[in-house]
Amino acid sequence: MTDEKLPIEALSAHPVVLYGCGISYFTGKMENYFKLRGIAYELKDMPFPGFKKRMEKAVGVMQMPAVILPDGRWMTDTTKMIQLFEAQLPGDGLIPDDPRQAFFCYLIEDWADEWLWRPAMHYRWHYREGARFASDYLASHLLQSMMAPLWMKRARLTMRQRNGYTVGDGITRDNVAHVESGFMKTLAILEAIFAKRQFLLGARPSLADIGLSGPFFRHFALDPVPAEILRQHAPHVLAWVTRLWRTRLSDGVAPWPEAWEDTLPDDLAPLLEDISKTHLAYLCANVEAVKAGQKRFDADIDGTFYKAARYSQYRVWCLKELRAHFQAMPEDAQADTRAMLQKTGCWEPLWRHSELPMADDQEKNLPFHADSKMVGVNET
Ligand SMILES: N[C@@H](CCC(=O)N[C@@H](CS)C(=O)NCC(=O)O)C(=O)O
Repeated sequence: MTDEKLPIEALSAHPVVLYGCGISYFTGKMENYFKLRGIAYELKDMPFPGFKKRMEKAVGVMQMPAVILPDGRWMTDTTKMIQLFEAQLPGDGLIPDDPRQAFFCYLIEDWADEWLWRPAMHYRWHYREGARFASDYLASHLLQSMMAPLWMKRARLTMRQRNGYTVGDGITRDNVAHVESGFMKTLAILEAIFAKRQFLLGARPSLADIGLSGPFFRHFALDPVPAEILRQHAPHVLAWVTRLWRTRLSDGVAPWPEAWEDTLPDDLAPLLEDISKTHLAYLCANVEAVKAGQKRFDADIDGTFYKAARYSQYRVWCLKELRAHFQAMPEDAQADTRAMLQKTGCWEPLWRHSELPMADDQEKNLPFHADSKMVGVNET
C-alpha cells in the first residue's frame, strides 16, 4: 500500500470529484462508499473521447471512475482507493479489526468486482431492453461531443460492450443458461441472508457490502431484466440495496460482532462455495492463460464451458492481493481462516498456482497509477 497521504482535513470543506457516470458499476460502488463514509463528492460525467488522454496521462489507464482529490491528485481503482481512505480516515470504518472477518470482506469484494461483472454485463447488453436503456443513457451522457446521429452512437456502444464483455468474453449461446442460472443461485443465497439480517456480516455494513453494491446498485437493481428478477425473486436483496444506499456511519451503526464465528454465520458458507466454483476457478484458468501467453482462453466453470474469454493481467494481481491479505494475518487467524476456506472449497484454488505471472511491480502505485485494466477490450 502506498504511503502517500490523503488530504483528509480538506475533505470536509471540499467535495472530491467523482468522474464516471450514473449507470456505471464501479462508479456506483464508489458512490455507495462515499455516502456510507460521509465523504462529500460531486459526480460528473466522464466525457468521451476527450477524457481518455487526460486520464491516461494522469493515472495510466482509461476506466471509470476517476477520483480527483481536493489537492488536485487523481486516483483510479475502487479497491485500492477504498483501502487508502479506510487506512487514513479516523474512527471505525468498513474493514473489521478482526483479520479473519477482514479477509472474508476482501474475498467477497473481489468476487463481486470481478465475477459478478459477467452476469451484470450479460443482463445489460444481451437483452434488447437492457441494451436500449444503457446505450441511450451512455450515448446522451458520455458521447455528446461526438458528431454522429444518436442511433449510430447507440449501435456502436452496444457492439463495443458485447464484443468486449459478453459474446467477446466467453459467453456463447450454449452457456447463457449457465450465466443466468448461476445468477439465480447467487440471488437465492443472498436472499436467504438478507431475509435474516441487515448487512452481509450482520448489523454493521462492511467492505463486503460495498463490494456487492458494484453489481447490484447500478446494474441488477437498475437494468430492466434483472431488476424485475429482483422484484419477483429477491425482495430482501432489493431492500438491502436501498438500505446500504441510505446508511451513514455517522448516524451510528452497530459495533463489529465480537466472536468471529458470529460474523461468518453458516449461511455464508454457500456463498463461499459459490465463489470457489465460479470466481476462483476462473482466476486459476486466467492465471494459466497469462502464463501461456494466451490472450483468449477457454475455461470450464462449474461444469460449463466458457469459450474464448479475454485474459486479464489485472486479475492475476487480484489473486496475488487475496493471498497477500491472507499472509498478512497472524498465525492463529490464518488457521481459522484456512479451516473455513478448506470447508468451502476456496483454499485449493487460492494456492493452486505457486508462481503467479505478474509484471514487475505490477499495480504497485495504485490508486495513483494503474498498470493494467480489468480486461483489455480494445487489445484482443
Ligand atoms: N478495477 C477497477 C475497474 C474499473 C472498470 O473496469 N470500470 C469499467 C466501467 S464500470 C470501465 O471503465 N471499463 C473500461 C472499458 O470499458 O474500457 C476499479 O475497481 O475501479
